[in-house]
Amino acid sequence: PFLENVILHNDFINGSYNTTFIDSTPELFVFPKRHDRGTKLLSYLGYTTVNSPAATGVEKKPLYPEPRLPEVGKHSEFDHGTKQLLDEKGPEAVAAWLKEQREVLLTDTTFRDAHQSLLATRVRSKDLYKVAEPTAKLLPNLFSVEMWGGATFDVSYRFLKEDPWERLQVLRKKMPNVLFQMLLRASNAVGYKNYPDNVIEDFVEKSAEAGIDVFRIFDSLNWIEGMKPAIEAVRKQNKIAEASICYTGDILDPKRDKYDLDYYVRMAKELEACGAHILGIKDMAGLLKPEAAYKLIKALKEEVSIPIHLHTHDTSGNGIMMYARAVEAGVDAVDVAASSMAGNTSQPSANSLYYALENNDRQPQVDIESYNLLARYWEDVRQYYNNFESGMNAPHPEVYFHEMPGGQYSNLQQQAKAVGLGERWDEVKEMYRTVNDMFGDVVKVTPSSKIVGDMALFMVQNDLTVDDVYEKGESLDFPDSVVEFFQGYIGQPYQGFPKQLQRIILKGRQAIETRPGVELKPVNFEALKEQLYEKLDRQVTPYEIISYALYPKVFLDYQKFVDQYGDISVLDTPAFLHGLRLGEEIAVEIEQGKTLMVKLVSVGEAQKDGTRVVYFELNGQPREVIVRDES
Ligand code: 3PY
Ligand code: ZN
Repeated sequence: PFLENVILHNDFINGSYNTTFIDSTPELFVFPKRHDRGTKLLSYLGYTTVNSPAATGVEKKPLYPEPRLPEVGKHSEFDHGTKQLLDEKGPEAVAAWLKEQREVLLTDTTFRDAHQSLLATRVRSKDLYKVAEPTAKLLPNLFSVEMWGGATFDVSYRFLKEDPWERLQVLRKKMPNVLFQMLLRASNAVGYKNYPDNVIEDFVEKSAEAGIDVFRIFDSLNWIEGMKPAIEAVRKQNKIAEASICYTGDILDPKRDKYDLDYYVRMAKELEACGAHILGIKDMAGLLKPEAAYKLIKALKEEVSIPIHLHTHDTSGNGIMMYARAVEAGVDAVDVAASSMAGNTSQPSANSLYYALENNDRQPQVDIESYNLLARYWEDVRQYYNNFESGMNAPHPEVYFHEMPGGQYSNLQQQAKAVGLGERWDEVKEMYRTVNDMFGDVVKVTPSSKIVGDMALFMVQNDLTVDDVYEKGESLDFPDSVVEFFQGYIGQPYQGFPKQLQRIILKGRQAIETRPGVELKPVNFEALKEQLYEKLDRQVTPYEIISYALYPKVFLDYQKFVDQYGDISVLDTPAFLHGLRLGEEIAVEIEQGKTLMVKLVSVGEAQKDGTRVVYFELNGQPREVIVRDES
C-alpha cells in the first residue's frame, strides 16, 4: 500500500523507460488489489467484534479518551539533529562528536524496547505515526530514537498484521532530523536463529536504505565471531556500528567470576578492533548495579577510545541510580523512555533522569516540558494495550535472581499462559535460573534467553528436576531450540557447552564449532523472487524478498491475512483490538482523502454451522458479513 505503482511513475508517464524498467524498479509493478476494501474491512471488524472479549461479555470494550498530543506550536520546521551530522559527515564524525559532549546524550526507546518490554511489542504503527512529528520537533537534541528491530519485525507481521518496512519508511519521513536506531541480533538478524551471511548483508543494506542509521549489534552469547559479518555489513553502508557487550552476572560478586571485569574489558577492546564506531553495553536484564556500573564504565573509558552507550532495563527499580553512577564515570549516552512508558521491565524514565541530574553539569539538554507532554500522550495510548501488561506494577529486584531480560519477561509470561502454566509462573522463573546454571551460566538475551525459557517451560510442564534430565534424558524429547543450541547453531558460549548435558541432549547428533553462517548455503534471492512471484501471483519488492528469506511462514501468513481482510493498519487501535460496540460508528481513512464510515448495527444469533451474520452500515448503506464465531 505504501509504494506507488508504475502508472504513476514519471518515467512511465513520459515514456522514458526501457526493458530494464521492470528489473530496476520491481516495486512499481506491485498492483494492490483495490477492489472491495470495504467488505474486507467489515469482515475483519465483524470477526473481531464477535470474537473479542468485549463481544462475549467477558469484558466491555472500554471507552478511551482521545490521546493528548502535544502542540508543536512554534516549531514549524525540524531543528537539525544528529541525522544531519551523520548524513553530512559520516559515522566517525558522529562518534567523535558524541565523545566530545559534556552532557550525557539520550536515546529514546519508547518506539521499540519500551513497549517490547512492557506490552509484548504490541504498539501499532498508527499510534507511533501520530506522535512521530511532535517527538522529532520537540526533542531534536536526542542522540537517537530506537524504533525498529528486536521483536518489532516479527510481531508486526505476526500479530499486528502490518508491514514493518512501511513503519520504518513512514517514520523516516515524519522524523527527518534524529538518528534512527535499531536492535540487530548480529547473525540472527531480527530472528531467532543464525542466517546465511548474505541474508545478513542484504537485510542490513535494505534497513539502511529504508532509514536506519545506528545498528546496535549484539550476539546472544557474546560470541564476537558471530558479530563480525553484521559489523562489516553496517560499515559497508557507511552507517553507525554500535557493537555491544551483553552484560550478565555481577562483576562485584567474587562468586560469579565467569564474567568478570577483565572479561568485559577484553571484549570491548576486541569490538573496537573489529571496527565498532560506538561501544554498546547492553544490560538487557538490568543486572548492572550502581557501583558495578561505575567500575565498569571507568575501566572501559580508560581502555577504549570509542564512545560508550549504555542500555538497561529498570526491572529492579535501581535504573536511575545506576545511570547516575555511570554518568559520573563518564558514560557518553544512555537509553531512556518517556516516563509513562518507562520503569519496571522497560528503560528508566527520561524525565526522571533529567531531574535526577539537575545541577549536575552532565544533565541531558532536552526540553523537559515537552518531554512531559509527550509522556501524557503515551499515558493515554498505553491504556489501549492494557491486556498485554505483565502485571508487574512495582520494582522487581527478584530479577537479580532469575536474570530474565526485560524484553522477555512479558513474552515468556504470555508463553507460559498459552501452555497452561499461568498459575505456575513463580516456578517458571525459578526454573529459568536453574536452567541457566545447568547450561553453564550463559548470556541470556534473544535468542539464547528464549532457549533457556523454552527449557524452563519444558521442565515445569513435565515436572522434571535437574536430576531427572541427567537420569532420564535419553528418553526425553527436548525442545527443538534447545537441541539446536547444543548443536552450536546459534554460536559458541563463552567457555563452551557443559559436555555431559550436551551428550544427553544431542543423542548422537553432531555439533559444530565453526560459525553457522559459514556452513549455511547462501540464499539465492533470484530463486526466492520467483518462488514468491508464483505464490503471490504478482511482482514483489526487494523488501518482501528479504522478509520472506527471514520469516517464510510468518510472511506468507501475513500475505494471506491481507488477501482476506485488506490493510487493517488503517484502523484505530481500539477497533483493531476489540471491534465495535453496538451502535458505534468509526471513520476509517483507508487512504489519504478517502474515508469510510463504519457503523455496527447488530450481531445476529449464532447459527448451527458456527457462524453469525453481522450487520453494518458502510457510508450509510446497509451491509452484512458472515463471520465464524470462535468465542
Ligand atoms: C531483542 O533482541 O529483541 C531484545 O530486546 C534483547 O534484549
Ligand atoms: Zn533492552
